Amino acid sequence: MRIQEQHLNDLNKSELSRHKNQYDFLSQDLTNQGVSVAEVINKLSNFQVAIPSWALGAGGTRFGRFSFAGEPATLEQKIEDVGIIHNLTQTAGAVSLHIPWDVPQDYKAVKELATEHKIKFDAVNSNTFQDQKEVKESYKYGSLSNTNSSVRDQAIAHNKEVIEIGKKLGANKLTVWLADGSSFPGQNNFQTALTHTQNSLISIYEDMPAHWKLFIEYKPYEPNFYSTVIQDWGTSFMLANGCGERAYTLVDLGHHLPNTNIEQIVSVLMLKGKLGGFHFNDSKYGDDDITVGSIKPYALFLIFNELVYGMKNNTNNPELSWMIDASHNIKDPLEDLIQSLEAIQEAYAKALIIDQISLKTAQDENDVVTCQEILQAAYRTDVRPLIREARLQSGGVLNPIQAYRKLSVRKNLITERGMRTIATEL
Ligand code: PSV
Ligand code: MN
Repeated sequence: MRIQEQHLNDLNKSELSRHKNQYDFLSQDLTNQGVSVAEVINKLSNFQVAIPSWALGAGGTRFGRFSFAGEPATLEQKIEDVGIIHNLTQTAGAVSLHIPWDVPQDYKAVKELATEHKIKFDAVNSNTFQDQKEVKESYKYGSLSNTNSSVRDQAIAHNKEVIEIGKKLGANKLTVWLADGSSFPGQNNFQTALTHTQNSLISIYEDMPAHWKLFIEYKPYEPNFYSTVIQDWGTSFMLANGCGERAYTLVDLGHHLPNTNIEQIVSVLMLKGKLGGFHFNDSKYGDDDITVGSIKPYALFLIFNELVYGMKNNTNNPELSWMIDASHNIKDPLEDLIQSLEAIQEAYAKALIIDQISLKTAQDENDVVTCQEILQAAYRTDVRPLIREARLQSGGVLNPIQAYRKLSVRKNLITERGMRTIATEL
């Protein structure tokens, strides 16, 4: 389905005067407080988040999966879906592909389609957590950490193949998430598993073109429930350092034990120049992979506070790769992704209007009350008019969810693709 520019303009027309009133009021207020509204709008417009190719269909749990009608069945259709989200929000200008689920049949055609939708190829993701058809070795007992060198070699070769595919698409990052670990005490020798993992990652790293980056995810548990080889940010950081300059830690918000202070992790990694990428989602209990900002919006804001600080002050940290990594079990995946994008933009905008100078003074004077007042003043500001204005200036719609519904996008996708298509997912 292609959304016509005229449709977007028509939708905006009916909302425009209300938006203008709200925007003028907020922008005047922020200007009086010394905020450069134009700069904030500019930063919001430039902020692009990659959509994971595995999140465009219905997700599932180990108990079941309830398909969503009109799901994209091919890579081309996935790119079209990202195109729809990007068209409406102007915030989703990239897609993150998972191999072997998304191997292009015709590279030229896929690249052309992505360009048509103004979509770039962000990090490519390898998959050594499932056994693919016709492979010799099984990942049942791990991949890059496996005790058996043939299994490790196969997993390394797969990652190298993913790099080759990424190269052909113009991507320049590889994300590795391992399911490796152990289910029972005594099953693994921790030191052997970590050493194998480091050596395997070095072999992959050395195969990357000179301008590529390697992102290493960590996760404390699942699918292994006793230990995971890359359990936390410290382990990922250590492995990244062991690989070299262009290897970085990737923070996935859901990959922490309850109540972990994620903003502090973000801050330390940026100080060391080793934060490479980000997977946004939200959770109540574990790696719940639900809509960004749906459970802990204040924590997300505090994380963005550190990101904004780091992007300004830690010039040794490279430009970050922003991605969503969520699963949509009951909501329309495209609507869910739009909600996530809005929550990300909102947290970013709120962090951008924090009075950093007064905060620094209050911190230096140990004025704890003022520190909290400053953070919460920004958090309590309704910044949505800024986000709408950024979208409007970039050619998007003022209200993407409403537009999605008014344009009957899902109905159109069902007509085009049918009720029973199934997308690859996690
Ligand atoms: C599994 O936990 C996971 O959600 C990781 O976060 C990866 O990034 C993603 O799957 C894709 O492999
Ligand atoms: Mn992830």
